[in-house]
Amino acid sequence: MFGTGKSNGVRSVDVDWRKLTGLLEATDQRAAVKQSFPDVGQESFMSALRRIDPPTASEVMTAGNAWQGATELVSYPVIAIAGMLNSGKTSLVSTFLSPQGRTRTLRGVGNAQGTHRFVLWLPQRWRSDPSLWDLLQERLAETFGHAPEALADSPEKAHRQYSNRDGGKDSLSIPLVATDPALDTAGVGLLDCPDIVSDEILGLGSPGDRRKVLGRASTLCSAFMVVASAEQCRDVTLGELMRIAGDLMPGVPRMLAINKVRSREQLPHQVFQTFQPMMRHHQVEAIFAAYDFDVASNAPFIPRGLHNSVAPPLEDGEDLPIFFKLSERADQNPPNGISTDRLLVSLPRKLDRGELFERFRAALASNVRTAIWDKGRERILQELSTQEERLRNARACMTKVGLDVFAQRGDGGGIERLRLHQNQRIVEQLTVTFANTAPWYARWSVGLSTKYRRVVGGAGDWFRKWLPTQALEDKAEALRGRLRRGDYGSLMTPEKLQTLIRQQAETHPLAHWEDNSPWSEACRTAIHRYDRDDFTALDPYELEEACRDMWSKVSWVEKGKLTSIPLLVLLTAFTAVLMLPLDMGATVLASASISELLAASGLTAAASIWAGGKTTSLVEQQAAKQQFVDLIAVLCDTFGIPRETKAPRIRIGKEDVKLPDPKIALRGPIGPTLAIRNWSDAFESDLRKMLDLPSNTPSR
Ligand SMILES: Nc1nc2c(ncn2[C@@H]2O[C@H](COP(=O)(O)OP(=O)(O)O)[C@@H](O)[C@H]2O)c(=O)[nH]1
Ligand SMILES: [Mg+2]
Repeated sequence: MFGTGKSNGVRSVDVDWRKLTGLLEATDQRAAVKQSFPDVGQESFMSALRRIDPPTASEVMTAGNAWQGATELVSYPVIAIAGMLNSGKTSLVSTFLSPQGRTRTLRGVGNAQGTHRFVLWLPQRWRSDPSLWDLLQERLAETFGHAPEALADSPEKAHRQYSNRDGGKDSLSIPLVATDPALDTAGVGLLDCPDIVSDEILGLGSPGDRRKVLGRASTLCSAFMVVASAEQCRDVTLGELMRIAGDLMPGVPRMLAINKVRSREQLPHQVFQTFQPMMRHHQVEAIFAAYDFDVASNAPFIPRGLHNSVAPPLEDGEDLPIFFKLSERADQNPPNGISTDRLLVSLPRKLDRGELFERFRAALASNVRTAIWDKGRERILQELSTQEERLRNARACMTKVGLDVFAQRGDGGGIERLRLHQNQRIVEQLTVTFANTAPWYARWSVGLSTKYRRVVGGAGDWFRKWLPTQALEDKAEALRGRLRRGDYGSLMTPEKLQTLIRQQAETHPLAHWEDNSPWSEACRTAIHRYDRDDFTALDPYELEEACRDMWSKVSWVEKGKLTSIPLLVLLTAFTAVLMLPLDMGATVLASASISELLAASGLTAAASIWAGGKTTSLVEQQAAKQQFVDLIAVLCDTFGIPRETKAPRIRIGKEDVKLPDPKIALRGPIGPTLAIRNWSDAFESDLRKMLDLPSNTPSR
């Protein structure tokens, strides 16, 4: 509705809403959001917004449709009349109506509980054009979310509708519509808004709800008038209503009507002075006043005869407030004579339709921009950055868990070295290489020659066959005991993994996993996958060198006696690790540094030599770093977190170490996933162009 459709003179930057919705709904290359995980794809602006914030999504659509609709209803302005209970809104509307129409309004009496309906009074003429009438009904239904209801012709029924005696809370959003021939001359519609009450005692929707509906209704109106009785002038609601009007329909004319003024208390120019600050603050264009008709001494201030000459005359005994435009100057107000064009009832004829429409259209266009750019886009960007934050946290959580497993920490808590996952391949390598490089005197107890190769693939068998003494068997048992207790290295079972993840998630939340997500299954799967897919091996040449180095030092340290570490004891240490899953009857990841293994077997001298050597730590750390990033990768895969794209760095000892890229096979998630979505810059610049936003509008 509203404003005249002067095709010339009106800036023709009208947005093509259909084209704009095309962009907002685009799911192709032009889409607003690009997803790269778990699948590659696009999401449109609107579907992202509907997912994230449905109310804002519908606000965008409503604003767009209102804008589009406005261009079709340009010649049909409506003025919103809002204010508090008993301020005289309905009385004000009535001054425009025919005597018959006045009887259908509900004023004061019987109205003690306030009006909870929007009542739209339209010129009778508008109804005679069926296509216009349909358009109006459509637009009303869209604005309020409900089809309008006709106001009954019979005063009694109409009053019941006004006071909502038969309806519930929802009737707030079912507008009543009536037409009146007297409005044909005015050529405007008047929207009598529900009373703004300052509490919820009526049980008919919270004040917040009312304001929301009022906001929606205001998008129908090309001017906004706030009515207040003189004694309500200090009420904060007044300013708030002005603010709502300004926020919701920026640029649309706002006016103030002060009712029930008493001449003994305030003369017209004093009323003007009282409201002048508010007028400036809220860019109120005009202040009207009406003196209390029940007070005899007010008579000189009520331009009654004047009113009857331009508006439907008041019948005898019928009293309605008669509003006139206040002047700043005392001598230009009643009791001095004023002209009819100062009367509020003359306002519609004086409104500049072209300007009214342009401001109305601009307000609606600005609502569209605000809804799309400031609200919708902001919400999506906010969501995307929350998502990014979640991703950072989830990855950090898994990295910390990886460290819990792999980091061997010093007394100060710093990471001294990374442990090795003692996979079968590594245990085999260690066994073979230590045996191959062992000096003759270390082999005395073992007839191993070539048979040690059978170790691999059958740790249990091997032990049964090759542990020749009870003493060694006890040693192996003791070692396994220490590993199981966690005195050395780390043993990871599904249960322990779950505990670790949950612990780390306290500081780095795994937001996409809920309590009822498949935790146990995922933890079991992660351990199983890692155990199966980790094929990391030690560098064979460097390992051999490291082993030789160690043997020579062990022998050197103990050379006085020439009794060195028996090879068998050493091999016991390595192979005991492989038996752990058998012991524990579960999938378990054993990780321990080589020196931890040696120490756990009681080979302290060997342990410290290994730990202190440069070659030894080099060969070990190379494999350990790979295993560490691979474990994080498996945890990420399993918990639906996209793997890190650039290798992280960690501090080991005094060095800042760059980690390698994971090599372990990529596998699917067990349970919820965390998507990677990004805002499209191309979309942003398309949108900016379509909304006709200057290029210096703040972007992300
Ligand atoms: N005494 C007096 N009462 C008025 C005047 N204007 C309106 N009223 C009364 O104030 C009451 C509330 O008016 P109404 O138009 O229903 O206010 P609304 O609640 O804002 O719609 C009614 O009883 C009116 O008759 C006035 O100028 N003087
Ligand atoms: Mg009322």
